[in-house]
Amino acid sequence: MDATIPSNSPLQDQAKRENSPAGLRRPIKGLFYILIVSSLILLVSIIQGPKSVSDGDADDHVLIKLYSSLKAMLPEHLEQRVEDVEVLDEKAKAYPWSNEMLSWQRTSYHFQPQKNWMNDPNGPLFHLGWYHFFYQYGPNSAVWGNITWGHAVSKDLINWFHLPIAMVPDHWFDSEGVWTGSATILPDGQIIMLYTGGAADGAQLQNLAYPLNLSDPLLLEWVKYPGNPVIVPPPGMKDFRDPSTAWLGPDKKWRITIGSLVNNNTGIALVYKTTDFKTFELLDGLLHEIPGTGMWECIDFYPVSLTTKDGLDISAYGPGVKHVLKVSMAVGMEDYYAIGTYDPINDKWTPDDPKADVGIGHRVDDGKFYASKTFYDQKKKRRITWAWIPESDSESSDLLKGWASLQAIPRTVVFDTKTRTNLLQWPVEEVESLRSESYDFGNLKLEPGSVLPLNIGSATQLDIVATFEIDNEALQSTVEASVDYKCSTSGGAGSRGVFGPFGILVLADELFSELTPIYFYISKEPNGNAKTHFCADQSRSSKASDVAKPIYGSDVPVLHDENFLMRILVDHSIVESFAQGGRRVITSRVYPTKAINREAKLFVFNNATGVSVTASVKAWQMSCAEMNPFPPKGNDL
Ligand code: DQQ
Repeated sequence: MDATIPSNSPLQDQAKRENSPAGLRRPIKGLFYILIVSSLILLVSIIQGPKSVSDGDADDHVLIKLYSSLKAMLPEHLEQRVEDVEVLDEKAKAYPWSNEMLSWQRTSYHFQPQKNWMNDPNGPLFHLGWYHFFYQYGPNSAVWGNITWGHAVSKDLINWFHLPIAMVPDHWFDSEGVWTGSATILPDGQIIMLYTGGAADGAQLQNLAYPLNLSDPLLLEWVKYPGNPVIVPPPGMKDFRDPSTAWLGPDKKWRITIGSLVNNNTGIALVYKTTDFKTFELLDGLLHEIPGTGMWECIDFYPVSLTTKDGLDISAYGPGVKHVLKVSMAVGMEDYYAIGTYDPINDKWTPDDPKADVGIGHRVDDGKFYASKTFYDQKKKRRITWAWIPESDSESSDLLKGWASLQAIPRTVVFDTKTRTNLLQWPVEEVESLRSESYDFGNLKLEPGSVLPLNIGSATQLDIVATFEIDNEALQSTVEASVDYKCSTSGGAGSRGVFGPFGILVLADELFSELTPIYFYISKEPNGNAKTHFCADQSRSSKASDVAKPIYGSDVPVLHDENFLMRILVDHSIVESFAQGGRRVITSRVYPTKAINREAKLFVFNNATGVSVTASVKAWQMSCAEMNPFPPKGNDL
């Protein structure tokens, strides 16, 4: 069998598309020397002009070829998605990374194993006082392979104990890898783990595992059901993986969904019913399908409340409940979700807005973020999502570092009762326990074209909350021509309009030789309505050429009575940016060479040409989370 390799495989094409827009251009009058020097540098970049993809040498042609062939494979409505795909040129000349630079990239409060490769989150659950986190782990190298289930436990989702590997590829039904799976907690407390096994002949098989001893709070030992596999692929189906958490239907039978691909390019969600998790019945219809979206990986299907902020357990159903379908699209490695209605009699899900269906509408995160999986936290009555954050550097750098990939800070997920069209994602409150020294910068008046340093010392581990106000009258009365603004193609933070960009510069050195702007940009629609975009511009984030430097983002609803709000978590090489309380999120991987350690600074800026902005910024230094092997020294829990 020649099933496709899961999308985390390094064998999949990744190439780099570089944007080098001019930088921030006009410092505020009277600002001190930093700003004068910076403006000189920026002037040079203006003179040089933006570098286009075709400026380069032969390698660039390879890039363009890769990109066009990927695009040619897709139907029209998905072409836009490919526009946004980050492209890393593996052939770019390797940057001479120093040990200091590489060791700086390792995070301080994001979950990662002690070394080697990690990808998808698997089977998160809460049991006897502990949060359990399993993950796709490559134990031998910083490159995907020989996939096992890593395991860690935490009391608060932030500080972790690493436990022994939970499952290894040691049976015929998973000899090529213990791939992604999900946990279901049954009403009597039993824990069911369903996962995909890669078999030696290439088949993708669904298997059952369970804890040997449910009374062990650490769930150290896992048993693979001897009758595995419990589900084999339907005839002719090659790609068939990542069983979801099970939900209970009105007929008292459990259902799971599994992603696949038919007719070459139609992504589908199959549904199976079971009562004992050992025998399963494939239903005739599909939960959902969309032609042209390619393989659906890691499907997540869960209820959200339309009325409360509480999360809902997996089988909740009834008035005031909608269902979210989340799909990880193997093409482009992007997670999409849509909100809709689930019909439990026919096991069909219909999106509220077909124009915002999965793969077309909302990304879960506009940046680097894949294979996300939620679980219901019965301790705090909330739904939490995890996600794999891959690297954006080269494989050779990963081998030098000895590790690859992070997990996003777990985020609560709720329905946005204001817009009623999207979810809100927000870092779990426990991350705030790491906040230490805080800095308040209130009422900063930013004239058009200004940059202000925020003196907080080293700016590599931060939690930042910023509010921006602009003159509403000017916004209503001024005509602007930037109707087609799009973060990824509109020139980044260096490209100025009447109403933007304005925001925060993270991981910037004093001379702005490296900087990562996180910003809002307001454009006007032909009907005069304002449209706000939330973007993260990595185009000048690093002097190294062997890292991807995309500009991410999308438009975000800003309601009539709202200011422009952002929260940013900076943790060395990861920047997670949340707009408007989590209506949009962008995760960036950033690899500066200069703006590291004490050279990494924080700034606030307004690069709009026609509007002043009033900003208030609060920033906290973040302490390191504890990530230790278990048991802790002295057994002190
Ligand atoms: N990763 C797993 C697969 C899944 C893919 C293998 C998604 O089960 O489809 O490591 O990243």
